[in-house]
Amino acid sequence: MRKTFITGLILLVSLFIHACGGNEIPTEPTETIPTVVVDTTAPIISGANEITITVGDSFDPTSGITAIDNVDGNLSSQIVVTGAFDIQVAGTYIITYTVSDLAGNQTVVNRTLIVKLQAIDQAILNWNQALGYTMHIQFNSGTESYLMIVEIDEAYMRIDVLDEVIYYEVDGDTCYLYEMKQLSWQKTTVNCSEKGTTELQFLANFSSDYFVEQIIDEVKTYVLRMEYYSSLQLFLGSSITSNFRMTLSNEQINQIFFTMTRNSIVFDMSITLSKFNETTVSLPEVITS
Ligand SMILES: [Ca+2]
Repeated sequence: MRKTFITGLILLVSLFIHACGGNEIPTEPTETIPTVVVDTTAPIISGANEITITVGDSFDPTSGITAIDNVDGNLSSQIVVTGAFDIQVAGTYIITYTVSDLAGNQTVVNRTLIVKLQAIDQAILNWNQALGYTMHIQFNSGTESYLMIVEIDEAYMRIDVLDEVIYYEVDGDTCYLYEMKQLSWQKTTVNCSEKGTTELQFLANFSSDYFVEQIIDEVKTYVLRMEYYSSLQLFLGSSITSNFRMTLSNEQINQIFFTMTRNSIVFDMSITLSKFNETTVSLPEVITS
């Protein structure tokens, strides 16, 4: 009985020792399981800055636009361009660039495209949109100086010069002439002469088509086309002896030049618009023989 007990004890101990790894313990495999990298970073679109062009300029919306992804690299050729624009029509347009990486991360970038009018068209548009305007014209000749105020609206023209006021109103086919005489208005019904209405229409519907662009003394100048010059000459009784030309500045008509002859006196007219509606005219000193 005792021997049986001891034998059993030895067996248990040896089993215990075996179970506890008294011998070598098998090692785990040393190779690592591949880790899955999840790409959550969308591509970056570059170059889609606001751009301003002039009507008629060529424009490629993909030029200079790139898309780079942290995993997929250069995706520029995958960019999808949407959004309508017309380079022949002035306006502000939105162009949208969209690109996705292989993991499906999408980037959308909006770009503003501004299509500007040609300078002459913008200046004329600003002029015409004024609807009405007032010109303060200071005539200087030698020591003499006087102010002339011209107000032009869609329906009337008022000239205030040398303390006399003339007011010209167009009402359908009838025109009225108002004259301030001895502090009271005198109203006269007049025929709307072609001369008067044409002048109003000319001023209210100024068009860049009237002008041709030239470079004079390294300055971009707009010269009245010959047919309009002839028409203006007829209107003014052939008093202009050189063509009418103008320069632009800050999208406004800046200076107007022409030479006039009245009563055998030659005036070199240089009209500077220091503001849109303020005008100074300097005339040469008149020397009468
Ligand atoms: Ca990515």
